[in-house]
Amino acid sequence: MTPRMLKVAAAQIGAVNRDADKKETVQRMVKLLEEARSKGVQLVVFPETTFTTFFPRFLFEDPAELEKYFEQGDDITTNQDVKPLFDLSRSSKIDMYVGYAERTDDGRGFNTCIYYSGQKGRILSKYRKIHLPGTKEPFADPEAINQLEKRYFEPGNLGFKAFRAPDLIPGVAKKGDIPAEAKTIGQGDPILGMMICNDRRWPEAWRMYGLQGVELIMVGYNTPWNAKHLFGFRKPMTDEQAEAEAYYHHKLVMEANSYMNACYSISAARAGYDDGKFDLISGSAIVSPNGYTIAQAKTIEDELVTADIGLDDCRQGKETTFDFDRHRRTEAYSLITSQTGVVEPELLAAEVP
Ligand code: CDT
Repeated sequence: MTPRMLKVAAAQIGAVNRDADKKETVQRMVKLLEEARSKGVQLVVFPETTFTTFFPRFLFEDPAELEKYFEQGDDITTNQDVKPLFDLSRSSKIDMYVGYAERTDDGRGFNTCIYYSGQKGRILSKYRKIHLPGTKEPFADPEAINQLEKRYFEPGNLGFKAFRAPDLIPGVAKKGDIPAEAKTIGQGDPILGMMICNDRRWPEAWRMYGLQGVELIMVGYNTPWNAKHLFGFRKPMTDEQAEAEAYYHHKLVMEANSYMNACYSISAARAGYDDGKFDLISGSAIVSPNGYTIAQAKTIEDELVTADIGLDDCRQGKETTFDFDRHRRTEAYSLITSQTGVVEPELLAAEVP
């Protein structure tokens, strides 16, 4: 059997200011894609809303100003400003995950990412962010960092749909090569899944992909570290502690969920200080199915983080500890889909017999 090896990369993008020229930002992405090509990378993951600053931190009163941050249309790959990226992906035959703010043909707003197959020269899959964090209305405190995703986007309506990426690995099994009744774990074209930023903190999202045999999850993100209104105030923290905690939680969820679903993950940050002051963690990383970070960004700037991964390494977990077929107990999990918020047990009486 062909060993299912891939060279992959997270393409971290540093600061992008509010008034940045989209064409220049796309040129930074092109430069990283060229570096990926020179290193023989087959799949590159770019961050969430990569083409612009992370605009949901601002309240826009003027719809025309807001619209500058959205890509127009259901298929953005021929939009003038961003086309050079897709052209290079196609000519280099490098596949890409790219996040952007989507304004659909019928005027709806989503926080979206696409998987563009450089091999096939077209969009293979689209995902729209399901777990939108933050608020609809800005915080009363004028000093607060807002995250108005619930104002600008609808929750994603495409579900968590895993897909196979054709031609990324030559020589793998295809339909008909294996008897229909045989188990195909660890064979065929790679099984991929996409999430966006806050989704990575939700085990339900990972398990939805885990149940489709996912081998590699891709996540782009914009994570502020000094955003006390968003993360809460219960424990007083220094700036250094707040920053360390944001990095810790990012690494924790990427490693734990990769392990619990026996899959690789690639996370790509929009990092640095937008407009010289709005902080975003870096920490772009590639994590193994055993939950180890095997490559990690060293800067808060534009940076390509690469690793060689063997998808067959997913089999160990999928066939043992996390063999869902043998070990999951769905009869005990009904609350997960029947209830949204927390319902606590009643308070105890003063004297418990
Ligand atoms: N972009 C995005 O989803 N950011 C959020 C910030 C935290 S909101 C509490 C994240 O999960 O990283």
